[in-house]
Amino acid sequence: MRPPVILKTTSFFDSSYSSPSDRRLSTLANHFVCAHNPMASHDSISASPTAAFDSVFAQIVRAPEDPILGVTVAYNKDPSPVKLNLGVGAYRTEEGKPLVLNVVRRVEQQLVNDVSRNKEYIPITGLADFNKLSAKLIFGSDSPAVQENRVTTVQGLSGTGSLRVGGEFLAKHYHQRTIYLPTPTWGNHPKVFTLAGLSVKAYRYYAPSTRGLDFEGLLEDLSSAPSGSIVLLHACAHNPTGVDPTLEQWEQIRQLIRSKALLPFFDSAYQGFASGSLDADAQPVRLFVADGGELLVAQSYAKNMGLYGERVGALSIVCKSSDVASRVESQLKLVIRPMYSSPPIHGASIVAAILKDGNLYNEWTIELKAMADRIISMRQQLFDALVARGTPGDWSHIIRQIGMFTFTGLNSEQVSFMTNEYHIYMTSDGRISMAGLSSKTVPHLADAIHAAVTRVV
Ligand code: PLA
Repeated sequence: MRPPVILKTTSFFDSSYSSPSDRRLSTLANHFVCAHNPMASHDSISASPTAAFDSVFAQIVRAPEDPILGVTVAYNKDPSPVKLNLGVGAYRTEEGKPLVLNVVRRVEQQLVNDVSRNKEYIPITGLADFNKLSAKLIFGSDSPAVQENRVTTVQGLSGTGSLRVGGEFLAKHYHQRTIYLPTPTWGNHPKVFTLAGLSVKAYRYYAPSTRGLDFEGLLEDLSSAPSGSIVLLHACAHNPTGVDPTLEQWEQIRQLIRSKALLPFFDSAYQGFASGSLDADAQPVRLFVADGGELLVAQSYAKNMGLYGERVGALSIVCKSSDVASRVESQLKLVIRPMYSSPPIHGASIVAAILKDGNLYNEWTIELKAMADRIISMRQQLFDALVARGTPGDWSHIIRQIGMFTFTGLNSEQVSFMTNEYHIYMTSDGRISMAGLSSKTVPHLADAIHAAVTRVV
């Protein structure tokens, strides 16, 4: 027989999370338990752990699935053999399989075989080699800011964790607590920065009418942002729109940001994935570093090294002097230590080994370019397939947009239709991950888009 559990039926979750009807249910449950248990009082009673409303968490309201990762949850439940997951931005091969880069497999093998390696805690700020090499990757190997030790880099839990640490550091130590995000932006940005303690505002970015950049709107909104405000910029391959400013436009954005003393915070989740070149994709960031001003960058190795689940990333803060940079780093440690103490060793060791060896680095760039090229070829194939079907509308944005995603312009009803009728899974804003597509699945997607735009208005 299982021992009885002691529980309190008035949960502290009552007041903050439950609706009045939930609370009525709780009171009813309490009466029910008490009526059937002569030993029970209204405050402390014993009961079987099996009844659902016996739980101290009984009042908790079910949260909705994540708008991006929840798409994979729904996809996994679908038994259809033709189902296609174009929700999360995760690279797939032509065979529709996840890809571990050859260079990553080889380095991992070397790490496993090296018996001199151990599993000790690494420093709060992560692996020193990894940090130095990550800074060089984004700022350039000859970056004066790196050479002058004006950059502090800490290892982070992929892009998300690096954004979060940067956000909390700013909320604690920077004089302006408002961060401006582009509309639209990656759905997790507002949550990450709000929970970090910043207040989130929006600037115009995307023009649905042209399916391109709303450059005038962007300049207007940043011009009227209070001096000192933080501005989140997607370094390349803007998610979800696939629309990036040209280098000339970046230069204008830079001048405006510097003239208003705004603080740029770059999110670099796709370096190398947009153009296939690590250096070309880092140009916007390097433009800002070259003027000697300060900025933050969060880097992710999820996409460009295929290390999604290893959670490898970095946060760099470029400062005006090495003295400031070292004081900034001392405070970053105080943000990290109570959050997760220190970062994991494995993924960062893989990245450091690849970045420090010329041959491995070259091998990586070749594999990275192959991934970027396959995505670019999927854009052309999808565009051609829609043109061949005579699908109504202008689909040239599919080949104009860049990076992992196409922002199709399909509305949420059309997306639901494609999921229900064609088992194609994507986010409700009409974003599709081009990296999840293959030559074999393009016709199925094109059929679905054609049916959606002709049958669902
Ligand atoms: N920043 C942007 C702009 C992103 O698109 C993503 C991932 C991240 C940061 C975080 O990535 P990381 O923490 O894994 O390094 N966006 C994905 C996945 C690919 C996701 O939503 O978590 C997406 O499908 O949008």
